[in-house]
Amino acid sequence: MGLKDTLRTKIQKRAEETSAFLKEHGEKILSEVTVNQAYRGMRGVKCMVWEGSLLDPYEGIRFRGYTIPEVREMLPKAPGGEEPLPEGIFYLLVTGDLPTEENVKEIQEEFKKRMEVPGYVFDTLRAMPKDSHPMTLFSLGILSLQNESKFAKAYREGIPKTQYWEYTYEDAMDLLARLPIIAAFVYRYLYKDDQQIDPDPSLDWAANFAHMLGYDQPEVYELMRLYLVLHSDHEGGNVSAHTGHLVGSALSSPYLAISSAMNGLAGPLHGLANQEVLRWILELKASFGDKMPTKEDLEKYAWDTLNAGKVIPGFGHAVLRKTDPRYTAFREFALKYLPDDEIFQIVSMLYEVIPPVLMKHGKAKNPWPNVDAHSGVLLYHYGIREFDYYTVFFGVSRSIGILSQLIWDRGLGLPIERPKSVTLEWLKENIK
Ligand code: CMX
Repeated sequence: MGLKDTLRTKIQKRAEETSAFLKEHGEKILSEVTVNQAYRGMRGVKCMVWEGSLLDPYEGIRFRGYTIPEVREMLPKAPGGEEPLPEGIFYLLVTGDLPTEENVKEIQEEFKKRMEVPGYVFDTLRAMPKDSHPMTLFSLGILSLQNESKFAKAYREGIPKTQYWEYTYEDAMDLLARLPIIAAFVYRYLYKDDQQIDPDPSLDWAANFAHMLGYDQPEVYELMRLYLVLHSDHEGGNVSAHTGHLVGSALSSPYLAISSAMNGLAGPLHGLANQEVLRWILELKASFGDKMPTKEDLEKYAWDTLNAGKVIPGFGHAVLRKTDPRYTAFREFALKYLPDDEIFQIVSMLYEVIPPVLMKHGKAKNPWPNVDAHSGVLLYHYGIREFDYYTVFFGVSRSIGILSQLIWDRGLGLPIERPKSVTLEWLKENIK
C-alpha cells in the first residue's frame, strides 16, 4: 500500500482510538499550572499532543518509540552508506512504522516528482540584500510558495473537514521535496556568487541537498543524512514545533506554518545556537593564536563568557537533563571520520570543562551539551564554513517532524489553539 493510503487507514483508526479515549478520560487532569509556570515559559505543562516523538529528560528523544541508536541502526540506508536516510525518519514519524526499502523508495520517487520550485521564488529571494541572514531568506522562500498551496486552494473551494489532511499531505510532500532546493539556492546565492547547481535526481534527498550546496564527498552525504535525521523532531513544545502546530491550527497552509516555525528556529536560544557555538569556539581559538588552548584556558574563557552575562551556547536545555543523545551521535560520527580535527578536539575538551563550570555557576538546570554544541564542527570540517547558514540545515530537518504532525493535526481534526491568558491584576485577585 502507498504512503497516502497507509495514512488514510491509520488516521481513521487513530481518530477512533482517540475519540474512545477522550470519551472515557477527556475530563481527567493532565497537568496543573503554577503561577511560576505561567511566567516562566510554561515549562513542564502537559497541554498538547504530538504523535511523532516523546522526550525523556534523561534518556533523550524517542521517535515513535525508537531511540536514536535504534533509528540509526534500523532505518534503511543509501547503497554503501551507514547512516539512516531522512526519507525513512519521515516515514516513521508520519506513519509510526519502521519503513521498508520500498517505502523509502516511494518517498524518494514522490519527492523527485515534486521538486520543481517556481521561478518567482528565486526572483523574490534575489531581491533581498546579500547581507540578509540565511534563515530570513529560507523562511521567505517558503512563505513565497504559499501561492502553490493545494490545501489553501481546496479550502477555498469548500472541501469537507475529513479531507483536510489529504491536501495537507500533498502540500507537505511538495514542500519537503522543495526545501533542499530553496535552502541550497539560499546558500549559493549568498556565498557562491549565485552560481546555482542543478539537482541530481539519481541521489537521495540528503545527498542531493549536499550536491546542490556544492559538496559531493561521500562523507558529506553521510553527514547530511545523519544531520537531517537527528534534527527532525523533538516532541511538540519546542519553539519551532509548537509554532508550526499553532499557526497550522488556524488552518493556515503548511507553507505558512513552516515559514513561521523557521522564524522561531532562527532565535539564538533555539536553532541559531548552532551558529553561535561555532562563532564562540572560533573566537575562543583565535584568542589563543596558534597555541592549542588547554582545559584551564577553556575554563577561564567559559567564566569570562558567563561573567559577561552571556550564555554558553550549545549547553543546557529546557527539558533534557543529561547529554543530548543527538550530541552523542554526532560525537560518534566525529570520532569515526575526523578524530584529529582541531575544532573537534576543542569540542571534546569543552564536553569535559563546561558541565562542572555550569554546575559551579549554579544557574542552568542542565549543564550538559545539547545537539547544537556538536553539529557545527562537522559542517566546518568539510568546508561548510558559513556558520550563519547552519540553522538552515536544522530547519530543513525540523520541517520533517512538524509537517508529519500537521498531517495528523488535520487528520484528527484538532481545533484552533487558544489557551487562556491572565493579567497580574487577575492573578492578585484570584490567587490567594
Ligand atoms: N549558559 C549560561 N547560563 C545558562 C545556560 C548556559 N548554557 N543554560 C541555562 N542558563 C541559565 C539561564 O539563562 C537561566 O538564567 P536566568 O535565571 O538568569 O534567566 C538559568 O540558567 C535557568 O535556565 P534553565 O531553566 O536551565 O534553562 P531554560 O529552560 O530557561 O533555557 C536554554 C534552556 C536551552 C534556552 C538554555 O539552556 C540556553 O540558553 N542554552 C544556551 C543556548 C542553546 O544552546 N540553545 C540551544 C538549545 C537546543 C535547541 O533548541 O536547539
